[in-house]
Amino acid sequence: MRLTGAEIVVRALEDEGVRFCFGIPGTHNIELYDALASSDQVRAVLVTDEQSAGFMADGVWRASGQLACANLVPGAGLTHALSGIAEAYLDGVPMLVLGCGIRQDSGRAFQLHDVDQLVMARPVTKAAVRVTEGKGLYRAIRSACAIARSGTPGPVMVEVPVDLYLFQHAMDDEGLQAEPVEEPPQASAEQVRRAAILLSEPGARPLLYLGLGAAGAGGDLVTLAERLGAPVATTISGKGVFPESHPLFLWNGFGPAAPPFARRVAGDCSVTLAIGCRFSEVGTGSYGCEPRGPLIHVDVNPAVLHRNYRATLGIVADSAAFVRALLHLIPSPVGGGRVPHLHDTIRQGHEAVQGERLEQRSPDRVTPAVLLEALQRRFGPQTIYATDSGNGTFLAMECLRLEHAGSFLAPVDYSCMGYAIPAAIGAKLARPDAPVVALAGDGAFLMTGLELLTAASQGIPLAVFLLRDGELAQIAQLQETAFHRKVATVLPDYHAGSLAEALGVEWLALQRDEEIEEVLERVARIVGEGRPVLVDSAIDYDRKTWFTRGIVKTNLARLPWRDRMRLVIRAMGRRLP
Ligand SMILES: Cc1ncc(C[n+]2csc(CCOP(=O)(O)OP(=O)(O)O)c2C)c(N)n1
Ligand SMILES: [Mg+2]
Repeated sequence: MRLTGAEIVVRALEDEGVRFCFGIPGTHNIELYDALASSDQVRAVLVTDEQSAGFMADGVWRASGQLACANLVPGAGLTHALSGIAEAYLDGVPMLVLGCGIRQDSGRAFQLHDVDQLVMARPVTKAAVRVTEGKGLYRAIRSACAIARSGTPGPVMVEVPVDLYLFQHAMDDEGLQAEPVEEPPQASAEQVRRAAILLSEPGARPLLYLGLGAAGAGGDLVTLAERLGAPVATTISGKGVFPESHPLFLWNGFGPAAPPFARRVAGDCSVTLAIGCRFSEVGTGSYGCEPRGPLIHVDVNPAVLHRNYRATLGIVADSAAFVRALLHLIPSPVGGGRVPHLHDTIRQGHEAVQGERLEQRSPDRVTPAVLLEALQRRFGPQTIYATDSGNGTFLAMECLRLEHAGSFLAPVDYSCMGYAIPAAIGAKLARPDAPVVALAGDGAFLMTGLELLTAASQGIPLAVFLLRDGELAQIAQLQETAFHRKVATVLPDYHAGSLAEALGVEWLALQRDEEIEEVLERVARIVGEGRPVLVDSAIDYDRKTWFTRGIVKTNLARLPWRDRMRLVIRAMGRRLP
């Protein structure tokens, strides 16, 4: 049979279950776009800027577990998209980066968009390959998707030269078959036995620390925590992997960037089981977390074990299989005596933290905890929240109590501003059944807010909350603490409503707490009718997050005393009248 390269690629995408290709067409891939138009399954979604293509594909996967594609023209398309690809790379999110390449058959130099794309893509992808023959296209796409999903997931780039898209290729059945997928690594029986002994020996007081990589273990994580009588902390990316209404849920972190009750509970543990996490800088609050006792670290990627924290027992394994095997060896509760007290301490701790937040209400602006609590009440437990890079990420992390993996989408380890709105669009496309809320800082909004046009034109009903504080707060707060002045972090004022109107998007102003319920009522109505809405929210950031306070303390304490004194004296001196 003879198929064009474009038809072959679309068939591979369909066989991988890909439903969305995000991008902007160019001369090199119009043939592919034409083939996409004939697909019942794969939808070509036009973006306003390719950086959003990566964020949208990321949002699709985090919200639904479905692989999506960033579909890019050579050079300029790729360079615009690199931010989203890099975020996915550092946050362990799989995606197919479908690049296209210049003509191989013309023999000419100085072709349009011609740069070495594979070299650019390599540092931010798990693999970057060029296909040079039509008959290898199908397998290349299928194996790229398999690599993207395997181990620690991540983006994989395939560059398809334009001539392959254009021309027909003779294909037989073998050319349209994928390589078998490799099984994930398993723990040995001895490793599981040693872990079980450390966790369940008399007097053991385990802490569970779960990252996004633990998500596959699902409800078994609850069973494990209950059998061990263990408090559970998660990473930031892992928020929701363990249901946060559970009485053993502690916090998203456990070091100085967590509130005192969470630090005390974690500090009283005698052994730590970390699953599917890698102790990254952001996740650990600048490496402020210190796991107590022996550390059992389980991850599918051997390179993360012993890297930042030495493990007593490092286990390379798929998290779901490991937790199942562990539960076989711990068939009944072992941490009995500790549990009632733990439940009380954790409940009182959360109540105190929430009480304190709600006590300090802002008189003339929106109190973050009040808004986030109202959002949870209004939109329910199925809601997906996409945050951006900034103060809003940590506020949302600290105030929202989430029940499911895939309900908290945040740019964590690459921490790229501009993430929230496009990621929310991806999430809503993949999960039309779930309410989707984007929380975008007023700085980040300037980067990808134009994607509201995509949401409006494609009928994607998002609720976008613009967290309007007039500053690049996450940085301005650090500047204020350390230098007592803000340099290049005060934003010029802009009228977001006019922008929304220009894009055909309804907008609402939210000025103070008393207006929240009414505004949410209107938001629910608009998204219920299938349209996106922007809420320009005058947010009060006066109260710093536990996270920000924690990392300032941790980083200051780590400086040599001379530099510490210099910083403290300078900050104090500038505060003098
Ligand atoms: C692309 C990019 N540029 C710069 C930064 C550095 N940065 C991290 S958070 C932040 C502040 C973001 O401001 P805004 O979007 O208004 O959010 P806020 O912190 O005010 O909630 C900045 C500038 C970044 N993370 N990403
Ligand atoms: Mg801001």
